[in-house]
Amino acid sequence: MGETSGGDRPWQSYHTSYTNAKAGMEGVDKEKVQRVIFEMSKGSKYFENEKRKEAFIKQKIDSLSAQLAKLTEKDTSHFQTIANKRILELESSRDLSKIWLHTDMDAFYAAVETLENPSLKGKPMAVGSMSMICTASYEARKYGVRAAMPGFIARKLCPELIFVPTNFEKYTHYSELTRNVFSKYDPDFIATSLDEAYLNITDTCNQRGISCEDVAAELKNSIYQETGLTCSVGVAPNRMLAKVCSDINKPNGHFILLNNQNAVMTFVSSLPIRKVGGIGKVTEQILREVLGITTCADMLQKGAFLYALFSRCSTDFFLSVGLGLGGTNTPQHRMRKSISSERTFNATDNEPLLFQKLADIAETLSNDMQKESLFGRTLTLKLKTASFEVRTRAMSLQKYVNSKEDILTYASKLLRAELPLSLRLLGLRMSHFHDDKHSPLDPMQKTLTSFLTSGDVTPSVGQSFGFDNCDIQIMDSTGSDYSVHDATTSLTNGRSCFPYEPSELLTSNQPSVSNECVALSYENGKESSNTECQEKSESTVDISTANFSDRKRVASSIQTLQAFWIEDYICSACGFEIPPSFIEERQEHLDHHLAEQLQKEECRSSLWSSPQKVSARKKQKSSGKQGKYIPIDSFFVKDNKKL
Ligand code: DCP
Ligand code: MG
Repeated sequence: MGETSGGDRPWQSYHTSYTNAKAGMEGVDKEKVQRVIFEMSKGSKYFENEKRKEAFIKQKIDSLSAQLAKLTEKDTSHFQTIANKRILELESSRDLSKIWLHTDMDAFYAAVETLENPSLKGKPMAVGSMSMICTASYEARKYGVRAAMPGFIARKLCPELIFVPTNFEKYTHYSELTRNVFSKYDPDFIATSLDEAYLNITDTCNQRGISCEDVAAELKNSIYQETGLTCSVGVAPNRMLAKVCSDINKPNGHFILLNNQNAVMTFVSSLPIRKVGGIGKVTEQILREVLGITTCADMLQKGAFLYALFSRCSTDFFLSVGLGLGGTNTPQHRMRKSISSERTFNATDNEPLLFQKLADIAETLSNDMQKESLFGRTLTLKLKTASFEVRTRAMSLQKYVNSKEDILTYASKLLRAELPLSLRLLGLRMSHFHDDKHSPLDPMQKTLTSFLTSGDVTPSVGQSFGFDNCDIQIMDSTGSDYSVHDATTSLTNGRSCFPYEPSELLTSNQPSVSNECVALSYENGKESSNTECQEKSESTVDISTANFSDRKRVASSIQTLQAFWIEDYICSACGFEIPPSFIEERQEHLDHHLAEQLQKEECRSSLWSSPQKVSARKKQKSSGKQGKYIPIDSFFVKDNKKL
């Protein structure tokens, strides 16, 4: 490809998203992998498309280089002044008061499959299909097999590779077990995917008088005890660095970055920019080829040129990377609409045990509500059956409550109506809060003041029966990531604008690193600022309405599935390319998207979004009651019969 495409080893410059190294691929014969991928795709439309992409990036690099060459000394000194001032401002915003921990499960889907089928242990295996691999075991990674690689190429790299189909219910189940552990260390933890989360462990360290290293070791151990799976952990003063750290000693390792400016600056001084969430392959290539930037420290040295060539928001981001800054505050919820608690456990139909678990959950929920002085009037029970079917049942109460006794009384009625049943998860959510401190907790009781001022007795909208809409709004960032158009760089004020890592976008607390910056859109979704984020099709949560204090927060995308083949070979949903002759692979690929879509809906419903959003699959699987709330009257009729 590129300049060397006509040489002896044309594959050497053939880079695709699946030639990028992931953890466990350190010793891989990269040239062999590139050659196999090159040979298997040579001559295809995919290959031609890669060439067009490469040409576009080259054009971009040439144009930026030309802009750079035109800079006068005066221009450079002007931009240097701006950069110096901004570096000082950003430095003064440095917050070293927090300890953040990032945890990432090791080869997550593959590890779950191996746990459930120990005969896979020690063998090269991949989860996915011949058209697409979701992840690969560390044994398979030694051959260059990795996530996002087509299975037929992986098989060529590793002929003995075992394929296991995806089973998202299983991954969600194990993910929930890990979250039970996370909530013990940070009740407001931020989950960014099924296998990753950020925890602010500052309070845990202070209150228990233990070091962050102890917390990391304890958390890793608890996760192993609860799930039988290993994870890797990074600890640092902010989330951006914590995520970089968790990747350093993968698998089953940890890395602690000390909480002081010196340690951070030393750490980032040699950190390759590609390791930072928000900097993808193309960004890396452009910065390297135009400005010779390879490490985070280079960002600071080239600050003037960055300001000259890129938008202010992009340059702010680059400079904050150079300083090792990242999000430190837990985003505060606004207008909380619900509060919930849930437990995952080994499937059981033992009713006394189930009611005991329900009592524990009611107690946790009550404590959480009392901490925030919340009183609620809509109670939802969530159940997951032994066969992973998820059901929700809800009732509106006659008064606002927050005591354990009240919650348990109503929750027990809801649960009793469902039994006998074998369950693996129970959860309770309270919503429809009493938001007017001056109105009575019993909505039937009209205050004299309200009577005198309004003169009517109709309940206000906020007091009506029923359900709140989805507690979070999910912003689809994948639309831009997965652009199938020719590679484009969004321009802001005539300068290139680089994207932020979605998770940092939603959490960044840097003064001017705002989220107004438009994400880059590269061809076919093969490029993004953060390959990992993009590959997992994650989106960000819209902070304006997000309820971050819910125990479960998953960034998942809303992407309507309407996959078809553009130009007869490009998948419209992800930009992945499979030639028409691969009929089965193409079918599998579309099936993969369908499964992914259903899983995302499941994730969203696990956020306890509105009942209308129950996935099509769940509707099919469910009983007649699934997806519907029992009207309050019929509930009591039914319940009375059972009592
Ligand atoms: N995943 C996916 N498609 C991708 C990348 C990941 O479906 N392109 C899924 C499968 C992974 C899970 O997300 O198991 C977590 O992704 P990670 O990037 O954390 O990868 P792993 O956990 O598999 O491996 P590790 O974290 O050890 O590198
Ligand atoms: Mg992982």
